[in-house]
Amino acid sequence: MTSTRQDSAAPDSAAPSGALSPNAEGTDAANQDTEKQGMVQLLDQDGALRTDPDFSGYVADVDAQMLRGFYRDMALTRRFDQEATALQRQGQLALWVPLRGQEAAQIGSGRATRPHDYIFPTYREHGVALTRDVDFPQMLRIFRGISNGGWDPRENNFHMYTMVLAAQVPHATGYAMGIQRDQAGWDRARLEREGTAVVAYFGDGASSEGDVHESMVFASSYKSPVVFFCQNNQWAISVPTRVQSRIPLADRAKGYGFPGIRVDGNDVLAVLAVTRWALERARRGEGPVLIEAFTYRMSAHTTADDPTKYRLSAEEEAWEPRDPLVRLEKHLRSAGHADDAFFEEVARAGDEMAARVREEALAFPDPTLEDSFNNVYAEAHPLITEELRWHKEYEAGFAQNHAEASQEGAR
Ligand SMILES: Cc1ncc(C[n+]2csc(CCOP(=O)(O)OP(=O)(O)O)c2C)c(N)n1
Ligand SMILES: [Mg+2]
Repeated sequence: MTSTRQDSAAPDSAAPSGALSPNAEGTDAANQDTEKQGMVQLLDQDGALRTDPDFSGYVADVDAQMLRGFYRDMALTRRFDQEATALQRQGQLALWVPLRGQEAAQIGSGRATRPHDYIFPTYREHGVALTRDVDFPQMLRIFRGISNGGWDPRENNFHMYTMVLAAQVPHATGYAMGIQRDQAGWDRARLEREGTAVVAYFGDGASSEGDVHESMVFASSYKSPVVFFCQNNQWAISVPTRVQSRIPLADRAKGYGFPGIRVDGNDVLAVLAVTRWALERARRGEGPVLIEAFTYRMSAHTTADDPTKYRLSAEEEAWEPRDPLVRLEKHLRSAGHADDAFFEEVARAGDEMAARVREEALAFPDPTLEDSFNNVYAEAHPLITEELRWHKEYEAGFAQNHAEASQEGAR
């Protein structure tokens, strides 16, 4: 396996308009036509299977039932996303982070992991969370502002969402280095059988953070079992990927000394294959891989964002035919693996799930004032105790003022 499958795209040799200009209007080397970049693809836009000498073998076991399962995962995730967006619009969530368009990148990679692998997500990995058996309503707790997390990461080996860009990447690398120490002395066969790997998710924008650089240096030096999974959804809020990098993001891996590979992030089969390959290498002790899943955020960055301010509808329309669900539906139908009844049943299951999510989310108990203070430190802290006492007094002041005002009114 070569370190990266794309011909290395030369940095933009034509000087940008000024030394201080980012690559805003220069060549779009980071996002050139993906076919030319040697992107791994096993299911094309029309739902036709393609063979890849390096990767087809990694999905040889995928039968019709598994494919239907992937479709169901993606459809449920999309339906959940739609319900959560509606809940936010109705004032029931403080914020929501939509993932529409990224379902294949998330389900394909999540389904490649084993239960004992440990996953570090960002804040958009609702599809990966599904593959780790996190129940949908739990994913809403943090966005309803009633919890600092929502689930116990130890139950599913799925870490808390991380809002601080890239902060989870050094955590993932450190965790992987810890695993190496736990597994020191294991032979290759045992590593292949029982070895644990780590996946660190991050975005194209987060890839510019120093945390990612430092993590890659450490992971490479120690050959740690971590897969860096970058979802290049083309945008970091309003900043396009070409401003983050003059070369395809996957090519950066070469500089750290491990393989980087760009995969069609809207092709669930290709993502599954590439992630399985990377995880197997990592488990065997062959070190990290950078996967760049080339995809598209079809919705707003968050419910607080308006993408019409910074991107053209023509771009959004150009990505519509690459929709990961449509592509798999086409394949399932043309291969005779699924018919109308199947798709109707999945849609019904989605509606039932969405109704349950709504009911449970609205029934979550409100947190107490103490809850906000209890979680600052693991143990009691005099400063926090004092602040809580002050806050209680402050709140009680309102009750007192209210009582005095009522008495005034009665006189
Ligand atoms: C350290 C840090 N800087 C800035 C932000 C504000 N911020 C939140 S999301 C975001 C863009 C992230 O883009 P990308 O990494 O591509 O991920 P995406 O949201 O597209 O999935 C920014 C700048 C933050 N959360 N953390
Ligand atoms: Mg992005």
